Amino acid sequence: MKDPETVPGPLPGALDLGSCDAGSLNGSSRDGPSLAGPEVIDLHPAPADMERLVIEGLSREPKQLPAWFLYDDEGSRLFELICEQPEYSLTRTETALLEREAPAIAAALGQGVLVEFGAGSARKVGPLLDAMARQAAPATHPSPSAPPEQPAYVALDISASHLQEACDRLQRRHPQVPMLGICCDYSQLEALPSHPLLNGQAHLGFFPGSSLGNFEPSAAQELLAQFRRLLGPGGKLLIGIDQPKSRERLEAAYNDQAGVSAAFARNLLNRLNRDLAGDFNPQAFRYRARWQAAESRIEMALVSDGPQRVQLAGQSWTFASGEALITETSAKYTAEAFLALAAPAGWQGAARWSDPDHDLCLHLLVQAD
Ligand code: AVJ
Repeated sequence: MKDPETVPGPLPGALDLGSCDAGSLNGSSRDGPSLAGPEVIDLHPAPADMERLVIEGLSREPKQLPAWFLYDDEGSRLFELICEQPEYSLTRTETALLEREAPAIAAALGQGVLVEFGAGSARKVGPLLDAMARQAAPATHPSPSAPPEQPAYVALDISASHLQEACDRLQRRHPQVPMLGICCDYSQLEALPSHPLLNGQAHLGFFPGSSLGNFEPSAAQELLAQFRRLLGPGGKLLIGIDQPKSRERLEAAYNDQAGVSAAFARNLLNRLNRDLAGDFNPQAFRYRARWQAAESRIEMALVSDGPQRVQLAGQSWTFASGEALITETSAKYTAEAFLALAAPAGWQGAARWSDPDHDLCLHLLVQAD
């Protein structure tokens, strides 16, 4: 794939973007492959921070860690597999909705740089980038005096290697779009790094997958306020929210027949063993996913088969028989409930799109003055 002969001059890295013209940014000859993928800035939490969070989380009652701990390399791979399970329709439904409505969504978003929070494999953004590019370069009404700006793309994700791969693949498919990756816990990010790609254009947040559901309501509201700060004045947010549905469907979606959801949860223990010197036996826990109607959420947990003692992060932890380690919760919001959560964070609904079965909703939020 890599062929230095075809690319004259120095490597065009993302840092040059501010000073170049979009056509020359991707480091490719005519239609050849990109020599260097997009730049990825690494702001992953340090081992000491991870240890502190784990000690905090295991000291809680019930025990629970931030959901991003699930996404090491293997966890990110298993999550991709979950998205392909027949019971887990969220990803397919949202992807189809984005494809179908991309022109309308792009028109409502306007021009700017798309900032995706928790991009994962970045497989959902393509149709949006295409629609935004078409909108910026209308074939029939060229406006040479003030040409609309082409979209740019910034992907934030907790898994560095996964992020680099995702950005490389996306860049090959969209060679004209300037791109940047930032490996980080977006809920703790104080500001977007200063970078030419983030100068000037409006910041358009993209938060698909209903990942907001991973946060407790108060933390979810704080996250929405955080996004507003990160995106800055004039920023907008396109966010995918899964709707409440029947217990049967939801419990099946989060505990698939093939056992991928269970493997995804158990992988958390492998990750803790590796990164924080633990001695969990993943087989000594069974996986459980249950719909908690009062909280309108799925709770996913690893339940201890018997009493056990585990070493981790330099401490000894006990589990009673039947005690749960909550691996994540996934809250579901009606459109009304979601907008009520977003309002105190300074957002108001400007538009929304839904699939034919109303399984999920894409909301476009704008800043309430
Ligand atoms: C990535 C948070 C959107 O809650 O549906 C899916 C994570 N975990 N199956 C979700 C998940 C197990 C997923 N989000």
